[in-house]
Amino acid sequence: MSLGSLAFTLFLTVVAGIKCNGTEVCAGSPGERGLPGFPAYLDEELQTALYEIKHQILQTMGVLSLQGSMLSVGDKVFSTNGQSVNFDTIREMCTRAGGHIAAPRNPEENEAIASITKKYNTYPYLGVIEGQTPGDFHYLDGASVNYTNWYPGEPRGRGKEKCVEMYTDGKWNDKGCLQYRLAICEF
Ligand SMILES: [Ca+2]
Repeated sequence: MSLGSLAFTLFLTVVAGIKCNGTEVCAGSPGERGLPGFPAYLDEELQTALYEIKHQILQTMGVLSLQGSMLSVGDKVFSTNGQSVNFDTIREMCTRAGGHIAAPRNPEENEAIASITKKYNTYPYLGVIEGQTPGDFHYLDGASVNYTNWYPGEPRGRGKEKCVEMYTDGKWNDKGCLQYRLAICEF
């Protein structure tokens, strides 16, 4: 027995003697196993990589915002390529870019889309369409709209105007889907 382990055995004996009076079985049940941890080097590497990615994303967003190429509202980003096409084409364009046709869910998002509309002086289509029942508008995923901003008197297409365009003041109008309207996507 090495000197170290002898000392340890003695230590255990003393501790046991104090607590258990030398005769009782006094070992407690073993504790629960801890969760496996990452090796420190890996964690550090991961942290550095995350920091760099975050930094690069912020740089890119800064440049794009400065150029007016994107508008950030909450966790959404709105953007346009400046093209005017029909509803189905806008929908395809946005999907191909990894997003969706812009659908404002609150006044802040509506204002952001309206500011792009004003800047390009062109009405966009929104990601809101009319269902089977006239006047029943919903998002493209089928959910009912939880926010609207109709122009006074609209919608009055009575099922004949299935799409929704936005005026430069941010108000909505139901409209046929084959007009050429500004493509604004959300990501
Ligand atoms: Ca209308």
